[in-house]
Amino acid sequence: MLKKVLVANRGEIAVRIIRTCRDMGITTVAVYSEADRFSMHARMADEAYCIGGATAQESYLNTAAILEVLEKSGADSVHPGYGFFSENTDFARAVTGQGAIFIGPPPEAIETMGDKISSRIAARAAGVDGVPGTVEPITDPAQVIAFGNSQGWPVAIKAAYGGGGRGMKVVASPDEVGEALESAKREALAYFGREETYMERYLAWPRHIEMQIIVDNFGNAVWMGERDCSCQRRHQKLVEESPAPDFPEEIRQAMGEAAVKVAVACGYRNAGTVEFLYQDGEFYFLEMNTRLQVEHPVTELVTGTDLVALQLKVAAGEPLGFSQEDVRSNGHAIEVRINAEDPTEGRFLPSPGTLTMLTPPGGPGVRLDSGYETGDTVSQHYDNLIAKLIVWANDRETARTRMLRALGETRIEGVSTTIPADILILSHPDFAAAKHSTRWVESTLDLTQLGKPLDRQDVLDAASAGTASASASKETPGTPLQATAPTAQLAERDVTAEIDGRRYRVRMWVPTAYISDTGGQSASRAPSAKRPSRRAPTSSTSTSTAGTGNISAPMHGTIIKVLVSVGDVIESGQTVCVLEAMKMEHSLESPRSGKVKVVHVSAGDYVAAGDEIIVIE
Ligand code: MV4
Repeated sequence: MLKKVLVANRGEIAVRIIRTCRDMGITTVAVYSEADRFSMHARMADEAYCIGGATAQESYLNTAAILEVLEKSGADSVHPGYGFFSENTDFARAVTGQGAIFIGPPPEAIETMGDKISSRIAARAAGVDGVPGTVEPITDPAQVIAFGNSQGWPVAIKAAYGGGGRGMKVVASPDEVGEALESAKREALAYFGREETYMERYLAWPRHIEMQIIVDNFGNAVWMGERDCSCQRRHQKLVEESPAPDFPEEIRQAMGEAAVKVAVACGYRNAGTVEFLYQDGEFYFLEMNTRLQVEHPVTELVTGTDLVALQLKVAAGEPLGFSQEDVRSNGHAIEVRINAEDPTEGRFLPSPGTLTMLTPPGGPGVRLDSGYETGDTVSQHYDNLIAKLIVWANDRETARTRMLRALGETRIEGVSTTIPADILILSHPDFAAAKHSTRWVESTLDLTQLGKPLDRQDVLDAASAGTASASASKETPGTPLQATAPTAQLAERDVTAEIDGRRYRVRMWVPTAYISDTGGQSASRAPSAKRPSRRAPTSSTSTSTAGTGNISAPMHGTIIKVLVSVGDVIESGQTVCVLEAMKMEHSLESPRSGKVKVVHVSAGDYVAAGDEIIVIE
């Protein structure tokens, strides 16, 4: 077995890996940036070494510094976690070149699955089909039109060397093809440096279902059940669960076998995930993730395994110790991500800061994988995932209500969190009925209501049901969920209420923030003057100064791409540049059509909130 593992990551996943190592009696070595000197993962590990400045480039992506720690510490292996170096073959090869074990797949498998074309070809060679379409680059709009006319509309045009949904254009009819193809190529070039595109039949309401696999060095490859990750917003997963609801057993079997075939065909070892789109009883290969995934705990809870322990075992050259027939799924698990983001009005703006309080939930079937404790700081330099909350119960509905209970117990103060959005999703009838798909969050769910003042009945309900204490806002008096937290100022009021035509005198305790200055007995809407000042009411992707048409930065961050130049004629809604803030990318869209007059920024520039970026004539 491995004796000493270097964990080349930070936050919750580093803590997660350290915990399993400790369970197994393996010594751990943490690496940390200057910003993470006092962080939880550095505190928890047996040894910890500083690897450089605050930015990821200077620290967690600093190969030389990490390899030096590998040497200095005498660790025999490296776990990359997810993100950072987890799918970087240069790093993996450097680790093995130094005589240590890279806890992950062979670099050749990472390379095969690294782009859409080669992974689609590899999957097809293994007998597993993607969505019907092509793999050859599109050279003429007529090819798309011919494909749409024979296979049906809409057609999805995708970046051949892309991923994560970028550069995908959906065309509903032949007359949209020319423009969409040009725009897809432009985006593909800007994002991925290659403009090749290919096409697929567009699935209108698919679910994202992924299969966990693990392979040892003795030819034992097993699938460990699926995860339904259909709840996503702008390709960021919000909620994941296993088993996938309303998913027939024979399809599960077929998908599991397909995932194993893909893994075996590319010479895979260790843990991996094969992603599929599922619609109308059919599933299609999408891509393979050659790393441990954020949402792996839901699989652990239903299969009763520790996937990190299995990763360490396989990496050490030991057999898995079980085969396909031994894998059982029991009950239902759901995970939600708790990010330091302010979801008010659906904007999800980064909210770094110090956690003045983090009180975890507890009780039966509840697991919190956190990278932070009270007093720790969520830095603007990294991914803003604070913690993952995972619950288990015998059945989906019990797990769902248990998740709402656990979210209600979770108290995080000092930063805003996505907990109100998580509650909105988990309590929605469509989610309860498992009617959601990959488009549900963005097309059906109304996230814009988040953080708005409640009406009187809502305050009453929240106060009596006690469901709204999962407060998460910096803006203490502004959000209703915060308002009923135990720390809020409450005032006693007698009101008259009519329920089903019957009149009641009700005594209620109302957050003072919702009481008007006149002190009347009504819990009126919060006067706008009492609400904290906010940034201009723009969405996180589209920002403009009405009338002028100029585009300014909605938050501070770094410009990573500029997609337009002076003189370009652009349309309303067209993406003009991409801003990165706290490891999240935000596409800034033009508020109107016009001609680009001035471009103030280029890739690499730092911008402050409100800085003018582009002027449109
Ligand atoms: C699709 C699709 C519908 N039809 N392909 C987006 C991410 C990228 N990896 C694949 N994506 C999609 N491809 C066809 N032919 C719908 C999506 C999609 C999606 C997929 C998985 C999870 C969330 C999604 C959200 C929007 C669109």
